[in-house]
Amino acid sequence: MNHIKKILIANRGEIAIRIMRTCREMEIKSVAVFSEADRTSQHVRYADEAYYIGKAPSSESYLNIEKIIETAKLCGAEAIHPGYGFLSENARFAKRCNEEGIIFIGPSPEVIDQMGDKIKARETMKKAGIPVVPGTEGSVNNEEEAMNAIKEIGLPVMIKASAGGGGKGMRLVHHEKDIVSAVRAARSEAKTAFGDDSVYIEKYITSPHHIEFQILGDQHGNAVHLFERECSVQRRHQKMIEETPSPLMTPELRNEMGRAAVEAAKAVKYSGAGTIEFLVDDDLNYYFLEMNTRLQVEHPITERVTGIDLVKQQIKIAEGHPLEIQQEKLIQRGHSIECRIYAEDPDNNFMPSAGKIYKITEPLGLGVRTDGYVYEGYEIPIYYDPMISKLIVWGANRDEAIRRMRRALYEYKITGVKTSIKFLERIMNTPDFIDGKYDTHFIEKNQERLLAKDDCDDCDDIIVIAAYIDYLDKINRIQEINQGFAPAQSRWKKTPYINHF
Ligand code: MV4
Repeated sequence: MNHIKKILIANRGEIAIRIMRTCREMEIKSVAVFSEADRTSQHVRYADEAYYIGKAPSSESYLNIEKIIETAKLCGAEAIHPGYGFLSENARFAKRCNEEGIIFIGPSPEVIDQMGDKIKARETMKKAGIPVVPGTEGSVNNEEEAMNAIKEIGLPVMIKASAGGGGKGMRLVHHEKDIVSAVRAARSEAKTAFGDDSVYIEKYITSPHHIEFQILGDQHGNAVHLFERECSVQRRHQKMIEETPSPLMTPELRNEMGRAAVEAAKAVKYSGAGTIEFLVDDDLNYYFLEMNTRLQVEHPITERVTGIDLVKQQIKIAEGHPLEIQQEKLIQRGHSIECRIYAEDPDNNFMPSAGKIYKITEPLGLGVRTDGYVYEGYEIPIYYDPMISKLIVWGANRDEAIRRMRRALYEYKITGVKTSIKFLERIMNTPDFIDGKYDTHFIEKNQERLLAKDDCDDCDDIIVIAAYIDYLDKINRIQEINQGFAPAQSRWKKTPYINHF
């Protein structure tokens, strides 16, 4: 059993801080690495030590394998936590860590490789008895194979890049006449994007739910699942809201999919935290889609309903401890929802909104968690993901969780950059969401009301300005009282304009 005393976090932003928080609770020293653009980033201040690793572009800093390994050796970190994104699913990086005697907090390079190749992943899962989307056995290499495939599978189909994932390099084909050109286009796109032009064909599932299962596996062959996350509320393959339990799920389906997820983990001798993604259709048929071999952005909702610190589990597993969690003892307590707060302008096609955070007030109170990293005066770098925080709420049931999310979003005030907060508030008030009747087409389906400019967009600004004027006014009046003049009194709060809040 290894005892880890110092961990280098090869990441930035909210997830770096999230990992360091657990390190602090476990009395493990945390080491930050930072780029030129991140000198003043919060993760640098939170860490016990911090090292500069290169210029602002990720390719010269957070993706620089040798520089990160050199830094870990320099500071004496026994382990590296990769977070999500960047090097988290890079088999070469995991391998280099192992070669240098550094513990990579995650699965083996072989498993990362095997799941990173989507054709191999499909094959592996099919062999393990997990339902996969009907499709081709291996890659599709020529016109004839493509034509045979659609005859067997039936239209419509999806062409996917084997090296892809997360929606990159996908093509939907409805008509036979389009198949050849679509395969050709998909291959050339995949070649450019991933340096690998292997593609495969799957039956297109028309209105699927994206439901994923969290799993934990240890180095001794044990594996458990920590139930599902419903991730169907997404825009252009960017998730916006996740919740657990899924409104679609039944206890029977949960048991069955959970068992499949554990089988999937065991089939590859998975060690660490991982996610099995499924597509689920309206008739509750489920199909393995992909496996993610990392900690995910949306992990906190699972933590909230199960009470398990997933980062702590990752570290214990990496140290070689057998899992102490027993499947039968796990329960989903209540309901949890996460909203991702992006520095984006929903009124301008979700363009990233660069700039300095002027004022920020984060929600607090019962059942509220925020995982963020920005502070007043912080300038969001243009080089990285525009997500500035995650707002996670818990409620005894779904209705309470939604009400709490509305309340928390109301409390969230950020000025200086545009954010997705208003858009998220609208989702929380959309009947299809409230009724739990939504699939991956939810946002496009509700586009009109979600992007409507009908309400008073400037109301909040007016209230903040009014409150500030009132505050200045009060300071004056207090001075007047002290000098024996008029009593302090608020005027703006009584105006009918404000009353409907
Ligand atoms: C699909 C699909 C329908 N049928 N595959 C998109 C992301 C990538 N991980 C897989 N994706 C899809 N694959 C078949 N055979 C529909 C999607 C899809 C989707 C999946 C999950 C969440 C949101 C989505 C939005 C559009 C399409």
